[in-house]
Amino acid sequence: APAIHRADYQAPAWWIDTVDLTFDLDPAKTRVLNKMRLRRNPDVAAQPLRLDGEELNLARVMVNGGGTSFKMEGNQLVLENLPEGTEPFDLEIFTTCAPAKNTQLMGLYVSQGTFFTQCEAEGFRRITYFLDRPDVMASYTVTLRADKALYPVLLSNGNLVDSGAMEDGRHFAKWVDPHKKPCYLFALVAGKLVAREQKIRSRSGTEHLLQVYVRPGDLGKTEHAMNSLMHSVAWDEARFGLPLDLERFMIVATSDFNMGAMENKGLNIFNTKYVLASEATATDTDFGNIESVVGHEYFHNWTGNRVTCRDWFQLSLKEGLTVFRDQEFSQDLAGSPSARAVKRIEDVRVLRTAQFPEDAGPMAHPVRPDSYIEINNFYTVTIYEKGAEVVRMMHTLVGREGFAKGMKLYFERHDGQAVTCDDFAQAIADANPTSDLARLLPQFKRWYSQAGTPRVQATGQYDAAARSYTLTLTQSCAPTPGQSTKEPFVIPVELGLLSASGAALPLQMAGESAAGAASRTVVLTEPTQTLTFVQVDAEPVPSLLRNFSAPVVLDIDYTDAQLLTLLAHDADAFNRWEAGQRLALRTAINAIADSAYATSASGIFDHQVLGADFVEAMRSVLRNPALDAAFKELVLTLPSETYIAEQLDVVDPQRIHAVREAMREQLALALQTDWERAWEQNQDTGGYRPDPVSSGRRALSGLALHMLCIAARRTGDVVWPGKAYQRFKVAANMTDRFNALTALVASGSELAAPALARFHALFKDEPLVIDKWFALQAGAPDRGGNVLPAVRQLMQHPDFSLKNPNRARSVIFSYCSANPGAFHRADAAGYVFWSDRVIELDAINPQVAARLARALDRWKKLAEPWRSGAREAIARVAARPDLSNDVREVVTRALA
Ligand code: DPP
Ligand code: ZN
Repeated sequence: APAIHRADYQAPAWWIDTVDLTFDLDPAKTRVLNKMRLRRNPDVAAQPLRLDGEELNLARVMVNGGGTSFKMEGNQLVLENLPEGTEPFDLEIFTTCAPAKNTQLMGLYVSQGTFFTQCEAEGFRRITYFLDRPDVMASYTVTLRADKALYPVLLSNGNLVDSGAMEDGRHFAKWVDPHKKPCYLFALVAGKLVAREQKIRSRSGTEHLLQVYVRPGDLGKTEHAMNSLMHSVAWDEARFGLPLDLERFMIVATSDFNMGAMENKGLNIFNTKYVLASEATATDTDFGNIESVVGHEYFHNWTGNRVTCRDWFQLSLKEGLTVFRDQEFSQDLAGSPSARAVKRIEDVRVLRTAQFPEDAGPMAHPVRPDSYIEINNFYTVTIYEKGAEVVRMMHTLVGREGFAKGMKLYFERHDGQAVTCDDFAQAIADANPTSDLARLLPQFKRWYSQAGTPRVQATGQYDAAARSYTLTLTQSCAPTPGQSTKEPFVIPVELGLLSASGAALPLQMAGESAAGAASRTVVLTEPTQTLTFVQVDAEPVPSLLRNFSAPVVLDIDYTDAQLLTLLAHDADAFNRWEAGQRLALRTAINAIADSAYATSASGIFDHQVLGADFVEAMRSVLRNPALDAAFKELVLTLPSETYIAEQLDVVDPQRIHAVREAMREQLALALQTDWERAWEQNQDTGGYRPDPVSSGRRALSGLALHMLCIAARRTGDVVWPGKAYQRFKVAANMTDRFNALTALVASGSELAAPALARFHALFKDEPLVIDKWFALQAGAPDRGGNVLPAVRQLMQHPDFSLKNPNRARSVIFSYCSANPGAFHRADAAGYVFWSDRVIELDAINPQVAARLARALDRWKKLAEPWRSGAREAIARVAARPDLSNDVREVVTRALA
């Protein structure tokens, strides 16, 4: 397939004002009658009407009630003899499709006997012929007809205006959406569902009905989703003045879903993973994810639906902004500054372990891409998470109030329109005319056009005689595919200075008459800038990029002593955590590079590499009564293997794995008594609540148990594995139970096998829990190559299915994308397995297959023999003549 270019955008030659759809739902053959009212766009030169369609059977086309000529060109239905002039006319198209055979889960499909739709980005064309592009916005009326016994609930967007019985046990429901929308926001659901309902009143006094639809047995697991939805409605009104604009807002859960969830107007469709939760079946992480995904989809109602994207190159217009909004929502709900910092650290960890590698690999693309082959491949961490960082920088540059003013102007200007990233940035800048953003807007927008992660190199020079401290900050950005040179970015750097003993120093820059606050934001715009601080009594410790104020890599040569000072004293919680990560990373990288440290034939790296200072610093954090448990858990968790690999030019995944395991064991052994105390002091008291404080306590006690089991493996102790097994058996919630199970599995305890068997027996009727059971085993640490055979075995398990995306992800992705130590085998068997699964999945579901294909994005960094093995596996996939566009694009770019 040819690439599509952003520069080729043209307004549609036709508008569709109204759409009247009638569905006769049948899994084998659903009939779709599509009556549209169209008119020519007078601003565009006359051309034939070209409607997109895929896997449809066309039965009839009529114009103004009469026959018409038409032809097919590829997948497009082309009509040339349409009425002249700009008067609207009626076009009626009758097609059929086969939802039961739809394994791609795009368009109309059946999951467990229920009909669902997924239309973003280009699924609507699999339902009917249409102008399947987001800048064509129409008013929809939808009539659903189906067997009443099999499909008692019939839902679509907007308001239910009519319903009733029909002949032969069938019934109908008619829905009218009061808002115009692009077709990617169309949805229908039909099946046996029940709903939790909640009436709410908005600030203006309007009443709304909130509903969460699930399968009958799942109603008891919907309370948290409903609470999250109510919080979302209240938050958007309070923080941005954006009310719910519908009488009825529905969420429906399905167990077969490619993505996390979808923001269809008034009828959000969710992966069950982001709806269903009870303390017995869901972990704290699940509860947190549900809150943020429910928020995310709800916030799309304004940022995405009321104002949508002109074309798919603008995807980050809605996704980056909406991720920023859901991150802020979760932080505001978390409450305390410490809980906010924990959420920020978690978000940055995702950015750095997933987006930074993407930005440095073959799929690197700007936040607003210039071209794509398959749009489904561009629902990426760059569009979402880096896009959110770009919005966050705007927020930093104009301030919280200024940003709210900018949002207000954005909606005043663009409500009801399909617009671009430029329109958004312009509105935020125009609402804040004296801000740095307004002053620097064209340069700031390089964040939208240039791919790659910028690096900022910082060096400090203290001049004792002048009592001044000069920081030199130099920015650069490596080439990315198609972009060989980069212009300087606008980089907000929030910073402070600490004395050697850790006191926050008031900041006074050269030319300023007095000292100011101890933290400020400096905006970098030049390749190199120097900042001179005066009235500095002794060499300070710089704390840069506080709260991760820009999505960049900060290169700075701290001494260990400086990092220890930051870890112990920085007023910025993010940089405290970061200092600990830098210390651990430095140790890991040095040990990996040091040939004096040999790895045994069986791959064991048995050396003490952590310095006493580091161990003692970790002990102080663990013992510090002033720090929250959630924060301690983050500090005491070593950088991931993926993150370590990203820092290296040549990657030996086995050595990284071995070194990190050795570091963890050393930390486990050296802090044993402190881990015991952390375990004892952070036990749950009272009932389960997924709030930040109690979930932080569970996270820390879970890590402690894990470390104690790791230590036990070395010491031969049987007490802690026994305690872990006991906790696993009696735990009152899934978080504690799963943490205990993880400790047993990850430490290789003999009790892991009976625990896994018991876990499966307990939860055999809970698919989301069984996903965890699969994922834990596929993600287990490798012992002599045992994981791959275990993964093959898991695929033979009666509960395994390649067709269910959650299940496929739980086994295959957990192994290929989340278990580097087991996946990167010297014999390349992991890669062969990967290529088989990509090919196999591609025939079922190209979107999921293309995600899996990305597991080898960074193959060029691998050392031999992995590098050759990986290239061969990718080439093996690429050699298939029958690949989807999705997988073809990924492997072609990987091999380029
Ligand atoms: N469902 C995806 C999301 O909400 C795509 N819009 O991000
Ligand atoms: Zn989204």
